[in-house]
Amino acid sequence: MASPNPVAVSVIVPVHNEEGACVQVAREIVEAFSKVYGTDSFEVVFVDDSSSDNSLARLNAAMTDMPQMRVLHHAKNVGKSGAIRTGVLAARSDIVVTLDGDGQNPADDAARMTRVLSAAPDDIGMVAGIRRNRQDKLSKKWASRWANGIRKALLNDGCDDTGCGLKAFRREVFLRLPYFDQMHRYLPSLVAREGYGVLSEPVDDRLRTTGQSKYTNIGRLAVALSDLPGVMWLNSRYRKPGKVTETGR
Ligand SMILES: Nc1nc2c(ncn2[C@@H]2O[C@H](COP(=O)(O)OP(=O)(O)O)[C@@H](O)[C@H]2O)c(=O)[nH]1
Ligand SMILES: [Mg+2]
Repeated sequence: MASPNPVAVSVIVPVHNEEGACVQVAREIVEAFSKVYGTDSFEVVFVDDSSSDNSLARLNAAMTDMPQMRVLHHAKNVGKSGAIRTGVLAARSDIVVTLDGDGQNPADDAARMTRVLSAAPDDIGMVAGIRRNRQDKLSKKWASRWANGIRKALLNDGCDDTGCGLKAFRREVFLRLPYFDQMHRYLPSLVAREGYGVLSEPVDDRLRTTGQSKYTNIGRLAVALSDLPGVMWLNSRYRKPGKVTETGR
């Protein structure tokens, strides 16, 4: 799927039933990244995860006036992590940033995070967005605070908000990580497991103005916590070879 033409950055947007928001999200990304990189140095890869609404048709139509757009489509719904992985596999840049397709993440924040990552040393694998003004209902904020607190205490991943859709990372680092459904909540820990550093970047959060959240508080908490022992096991099974050197001829 990936073509060899280089771009400075690949923006990846997982979409599931976001017909009301996804085209506006595309326009905002194109505007924000054009300001930073110029109009033809980035790509925006939408991954429609088998939406049952008109998201795919709207994205396809929007490609006409946004040449930076690419639209991938899953024949079956596999969830947000699988959609992100499809986008990363197809990405043409080593600098990749994700944001949600519902309009809650500002594209300017995504562009800034890619600059932070590009300027960081090679051993920084990821920049995690931390929402500073969450617009969610109190019950969701509480559920999220609990889940983040438990995860952070048990994994010691130093991240206060793994649920934020804004994440910038090196493609090569992401592709080393073990893939499993819902892995997007564990990216800081999985990146650290590979020996890479993770930076945090404060970002804004906006209200969802169209469509519906795909998760319930209980469902999100249950999945997040049931995966936790698995991630702890993965971390306990990692053996680091230290610096790898090759003998010269
Ligand atoms: N590809 C894909 N994306 C999903 C799925 N569920 C949620 N998303 C996307 O993930 C992002 C965040 O989901 P959302 O429902 O807004 O979660 P919330 O902001 O935590 O309530 C949005 O862009 C969704 O379209 C899914 O099953 N597949
Ligand atoms: Mg959302």
